[in-house]
Amino acid sequence: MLSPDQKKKLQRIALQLRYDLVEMIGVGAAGHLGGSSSLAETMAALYFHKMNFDAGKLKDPQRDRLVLSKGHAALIQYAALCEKGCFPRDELKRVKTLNGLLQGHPDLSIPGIEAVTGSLGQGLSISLGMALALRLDKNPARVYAIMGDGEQSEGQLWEAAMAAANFKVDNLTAFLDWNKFQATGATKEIFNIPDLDKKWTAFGWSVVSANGHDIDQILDAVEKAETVKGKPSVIILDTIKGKDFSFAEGNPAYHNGIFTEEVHQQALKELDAIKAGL
Ligand SMILES: Cc1ncc(C[n+]2csc(CCOP(=O)(O)OP(=O)(O)O)c2C)c(N)n1
Repeated sequence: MLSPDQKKKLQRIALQLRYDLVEMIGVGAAGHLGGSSSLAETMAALYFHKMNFDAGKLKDPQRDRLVLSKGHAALIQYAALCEKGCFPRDELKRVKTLNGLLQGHPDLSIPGIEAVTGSLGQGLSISLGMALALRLDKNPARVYAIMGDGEQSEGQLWEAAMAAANFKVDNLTAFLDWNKFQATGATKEIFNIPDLDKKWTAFGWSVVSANGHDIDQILDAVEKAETVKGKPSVIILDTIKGKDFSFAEGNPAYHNGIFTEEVHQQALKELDAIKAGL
């Protein structure tokens, strides 16, 4: 259980991550705002509270690993890694430019990134391999994998789900960012996969649900997952795509939309209003 101060600190970090998203997207360029913003609280909770992760010890064998399987949401992970001190803030402004460190999808050349992702469906397999290797090494580190709800239509993901259960991998916690939208519309209209909780349970996983914008609930779910032995865990995060940006919430246009000057100012104004109340 977090103290009120700890909770406020993490809420402020989530807000800062959203400011960083706005800075990275800038004006006149596109960026994956929607699926990044839905993960701000999860990134804050993991990198700034839960994970054994130190920017000064990125090769520490005992570090916890985070694999962003929905790699198009890289901006939110870049924001978290920047706030952790993995690279200078100047890099945020050079995101997705030819000579910049931060490319459109996670790459191993970026300090703190553990896996190349972006082709949806692969991150859980990569995470499973990491978790099995850690277990062989008797290494207590955990692996966290973050998937999207649109991504649930990828077949490879279900192969990894079966294999993780078969091998009783309990040092792996997956997150399903259930923001109900994918690139061009509502997930249920494009490729409906009902009863995700029952599906993951049937595949042999322990399933917990949490409000993905409530840091207490996220951390309770993460801690519960750690107590589960002999099977992997998935946390279904009930989230809002584009959270805290009224023009983007549940609006597929901001899956990877362009910010005009007006939208940019609006985004900052809305975050300033949240800041004033925190
Ligand atoms: C294998 C593969 N097919 C298609 C794409 C293109 N693509 C990028 S994002 C996206 C939608 C993903 O939806 P979801 O997993 O729900 O992500 P979120 O809405 O949370 O951003 C698609 C289809 C891709 N990156 N990889």
